[in-house]
Amino acid sequence: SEEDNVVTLLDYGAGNVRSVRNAIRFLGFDIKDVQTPEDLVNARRLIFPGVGAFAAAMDVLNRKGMAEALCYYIEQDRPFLGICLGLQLLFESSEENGPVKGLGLIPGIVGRFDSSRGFRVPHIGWNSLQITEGSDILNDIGNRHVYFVHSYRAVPSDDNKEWISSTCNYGENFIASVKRGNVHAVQFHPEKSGDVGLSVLRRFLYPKYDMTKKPVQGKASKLAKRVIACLDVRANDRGDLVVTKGDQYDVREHTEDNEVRNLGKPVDLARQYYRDGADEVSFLNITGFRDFPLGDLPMLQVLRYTSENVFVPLTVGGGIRDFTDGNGRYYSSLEVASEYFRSGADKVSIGSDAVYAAEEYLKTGVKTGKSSLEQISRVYGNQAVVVSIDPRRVYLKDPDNVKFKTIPVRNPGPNGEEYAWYQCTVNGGREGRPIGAYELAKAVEELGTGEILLNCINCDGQGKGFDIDLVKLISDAVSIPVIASSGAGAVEHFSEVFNQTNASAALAAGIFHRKEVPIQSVKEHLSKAGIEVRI
Ligand code: 1PR
Repeated sequence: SEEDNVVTLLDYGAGNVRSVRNAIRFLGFDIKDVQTPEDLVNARRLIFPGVGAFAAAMDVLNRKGMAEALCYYIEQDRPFLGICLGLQLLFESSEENGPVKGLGLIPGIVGRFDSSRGFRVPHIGWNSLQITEGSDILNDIGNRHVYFVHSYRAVPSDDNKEWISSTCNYGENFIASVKRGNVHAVQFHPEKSGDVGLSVLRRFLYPKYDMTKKPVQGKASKLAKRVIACLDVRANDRGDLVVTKGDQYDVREHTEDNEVRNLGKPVDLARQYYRDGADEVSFLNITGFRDFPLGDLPMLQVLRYTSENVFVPLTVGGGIRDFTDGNGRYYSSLEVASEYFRSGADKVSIGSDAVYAAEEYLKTGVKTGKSSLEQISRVYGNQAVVVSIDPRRVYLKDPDNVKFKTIPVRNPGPNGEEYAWYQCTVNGGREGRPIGAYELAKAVEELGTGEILLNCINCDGQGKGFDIDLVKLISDAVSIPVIASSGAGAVEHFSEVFNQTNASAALAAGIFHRKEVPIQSVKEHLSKAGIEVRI
């Protein structure tokens, strides 16, 4: 019947549910949105992608009468798949801004990961599962990695053990999935876990899919180091949106016409990198600081198209800040970010505005709650907010000469200087600010940032390797994940940065665009070097 191909989706309008929708459509299903509790009770199969904060989600469910309908639906053992917060809400309560009462279907309390154990929180990235019981929807996973992004988790206990179908290890064992009859929920994001994730959704949607296949027992591993492909995007002089690439942030060809270097089309390249095994794709709208991004609809369109068939996390940056347009209409940074999330971004990356926010915070010592970092992380969670740092090395003879954190450098400066500090810049490196990368990183962590994208203007486009001194400095200074960026020129640079620093991910642009080093070779090299990666 017509209903055979319909998935009912419970979306209460917080965050990026576009990817789940895209994945469901990609697998050949239509979507019916829950409007009333009756829609929910009458669903044939229900997917509940929880996004945002626990309390906000419970609040909406209670207010709309959905909580009761959801419990009824699940108690009837009807086909259900909860994702991320959609798993956590099934438990009794959560400590997230709480305690806050949950649906109470599964015994246990959802608590925060303990970062004092030396594990970075949020838990962001690809991890493998210990599959404890043949859960049919996990049949294709085996030892392959799936994508997690969360700060809270439920842990196994005697009371909930009959629910658990897999666990994952991140400093401790936590519940990665639950199953009872037709009811499933997963802490990871199948819609962001590439082919493996799509197979989880496929097995939920088509319960009789390839019954001959025997489940492979997964085993726990370490969080994989991520390899990220970055696309610097801007309009060229003809007005076309192109992927460009700078040389120490200079993106113009040194020819008579001085054109913006053009390395391809954003949507096509993103798709290519997804197929090649990129663990994430980042888009940086590098002229966003001067063009208002909501006026820049092509960028939103790029995200929408990309998310139709790229099933790994997408980050977008450039121009995220409060803004008043030519007609005097005011947009908060939160509105700007919301538009990006709605268009398919999982994280937003903030550059210039984060520098101003950190300067202000360090000056006053007061968290106003009004900075873009605070506003966006409050609504979408810390994991959705990345700060992009664009520092430039400043060499020093005497480390006590500046009030910023200085470090001894492995390669002395042009006049034999043995020390340096890293000066933050705004507006695409055009303006240096009175704050160091170290001070910025610590301040933005306090303001709610979930991850740092650490560039280095000196190394950008040089292909001589990451700035190990800088990456080490920053990744040791904060307890959120740090993405090393700028300078990758060979596969060895990736193992170097992972062996010598605490970076969680490494990002590259030029070598992928110029097809000098395929992503797959980077992964193979890392794997041979004994570094955990998603293959
Ligand atoms: O300040 O919030 O509007 O954000 C602007 C964003 O645009 C920032 O994230 C900033 O890093 C980026 N950006 C601005 N100007 C440039 C430029 O190149 N002229 N791109 C720029 C920064 C750096 C990396 C690059 C790596 C790896 N690009 O993204 O991809 O350095 O390159 P490589 O592997 O080729 O060495 P706001």
